[in-house]
This record gives sequence, structure tokens and C-alpha cells, in this order.
Amino acid sequence: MLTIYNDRHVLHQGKVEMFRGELVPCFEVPARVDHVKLELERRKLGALQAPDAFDDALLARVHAPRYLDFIAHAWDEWVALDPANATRDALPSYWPTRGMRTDVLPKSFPARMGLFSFDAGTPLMAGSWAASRHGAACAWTAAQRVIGGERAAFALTRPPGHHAGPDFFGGYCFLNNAAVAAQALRDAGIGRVAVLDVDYHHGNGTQAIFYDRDDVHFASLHGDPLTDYPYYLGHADERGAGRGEGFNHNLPLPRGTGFAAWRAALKTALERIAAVKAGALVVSLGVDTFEGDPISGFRLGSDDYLRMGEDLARTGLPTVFVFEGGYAVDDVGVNAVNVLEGFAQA
Ligand code: OKP
Ligand code: ZN
Repeated sequence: MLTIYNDRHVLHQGKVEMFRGELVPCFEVPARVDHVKLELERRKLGALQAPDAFDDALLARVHAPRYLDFIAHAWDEWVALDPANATRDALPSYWPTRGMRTDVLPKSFPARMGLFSFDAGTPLMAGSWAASRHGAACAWTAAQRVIGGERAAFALTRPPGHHAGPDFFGGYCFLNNAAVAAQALRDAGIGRVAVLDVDYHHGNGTQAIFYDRDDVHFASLHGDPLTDYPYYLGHADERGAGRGEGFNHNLPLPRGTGFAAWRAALKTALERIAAVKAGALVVSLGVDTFEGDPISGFRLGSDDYLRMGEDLARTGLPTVFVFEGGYAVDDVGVNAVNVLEGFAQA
């Protein structure tokens, strides 16, 4: 499978994230992508290509200008607060809750950092912007290849993207790569695009970006938000708003779900994608549904990812895969590439 890759992802390398009252080492590490790349090369599964030149204006198709402006300059502002910050990751500590103002942009950097985020688990450092925008460029380029006639392409990138919304970061994500790819497919004239999110965690950012639109259908299989991150979105009754009503499809599943039940939910999601007559598919490919994942609760085995790829291929749709989560670092390569191989061989 044609894979779009760039090595700038290593510029984003968080030291710590807040977890249960402690700062713990980050789960989202550069080695995740290295393992996928090695496994692709080991199986000789297609060529690795660098992303095309990317215009940052394309990010404004899915993100708010004031958010992009904030993220692009956040590191410099963090260091300007205190030169000693140069050795520390930036994390938010304050958030506006119900009844507080988000229309007035504070001058204070920590206040703006909270306004544009939703957790304290997403450290930002000197290279976060560069890594994120090159990641988005990979997703955009993968979409361009599919527009150009490839049956499928894979954006091998990190940090992930599906938790990043129109104007917020969180869940290790700053720019929504899957949304950038979906918008690129729309801009090329595909009437309706489906985004299918198979990461363990609900893609709240992607849902938020497309919630009121009928030209991008969003479907997600994920751990039930009653028990799992991101907690405050991802319920089955979220069906879209306005014109977008009926074009958002959440399939929350209980902790402990194995492949048989997961696959039945996938079938339901794919039937709806066929019913809405999507002309292309973007897959938010997280493999944190794996039984060995340290932060997730499903029980998929490595071979199940081959079957997943086969099921996805049977849609017959031109498909852009975008890498998302998967934190069992030693297994993430085999699991992600199993999906791609299952897809390619079906
Ligand atoms: C990003 B993606 C971890 C608590 C949860 C956030 C998880 C973000 C997952 N102990 N922290 O969807 O894989
Ligand atoms: Zn995840």
C-alpha cells in the first residue's frame, strides 16, 4: 500500500502527561511510527513517499483561524513566559467551564492554552507544530493520491489527530489529519465522504468538525464514553445537527468487547456508510483496540486486524487510512500493517 511518511514526527516528543494526579511518561512516543514503518518494509508492502508541498491555508478548511494562530505560536509564547520553560513541556491548567466566556480571548498564555484544549494529557513542545503540520500534509497527500486514482493510501504520521476539533487540542492531537483528508476529498468533487473511526477512543474532534454537515458522514466504534476517554462525547444519541442530522453514527461498546461483537458493530457502520452513498472512505486507523494496549479496554488479537482490513476493502470505496492511536508499542506495527495487508489482499 502506498504510504505517505515524513520523519518530522520525531520533533514532537512529549516528556510527561498528567495521569491520576501524577506526571507520567507519555504513551504517545515516536517509536510507535518506527515500528509501523519497519513492519511495512519487512513485508514489502508498497512504497514510502514524502508528502507534497502543503499550504497551511488548507488547515483553515477544518480549523478556526484563531486556533491555528494560537497553536503555531504557542511554543514561543510559552518560552517568553519564562526562559526556563524551554526545558519543560507546556500543559494547560485552567479551563473555561459552563457559564464562562470563550468569546473573549485572554492575553494570558496559560488562559488561552486552556481555552483551546480539553485535557492535561497533551503536552506541547518546540516541535509540536512542525510535526503536526507535516502530519497533516501526509494525510492531505494521501488524499491527493487517492484522488489521482490509487485505490488506497496510508498516512503514517503522529501525533494522532482525531481528538483535535475546530478550535481545540487534546488526546495527544493538535491537527485533525483525518478531517484534512476528508475535506481534500470533498474539495476534489467527491459528493459525500465517510470518515470511519476505528480507534478505541471516540473521535470527538472529527465529530465536532463535521457534526452539522451532510457532506461528510462520521462513524465511530469506541469504548463507551460513560467509562472511557474522552468521556463527554461519543454517545449513540449524537446523530448530527441541522443538515447533518443522520450523518453522525456512534457505536459505543463496553470495555472487554472482543472481535466478534466489534465486527458486528463494524458491519452496522459500513451498512450505513453504503446507505448514505459515500464516494470515498477515510479510516482513522487506531490499533489501541488491541488486547495488549496499556490504556484501552477492547480485546482484539493481532489476526483480527487482517479481517478488519478485508471488511474495509469490501466497501469497494477509494480509501485513505490515517494512523491514530495504538500504545502497545511492540505490537503496533504488526497490528496496523495487518489491517493494510488484509485490505490489499481482499
Ligand atoms: C488518543 B487516541 C491515559 C488516559 C487517557 C488520553 C488518551 C488519548 C488517546 N492513561 N489519556 O485516541 O489514541
Ligand atoms: Zn485512541
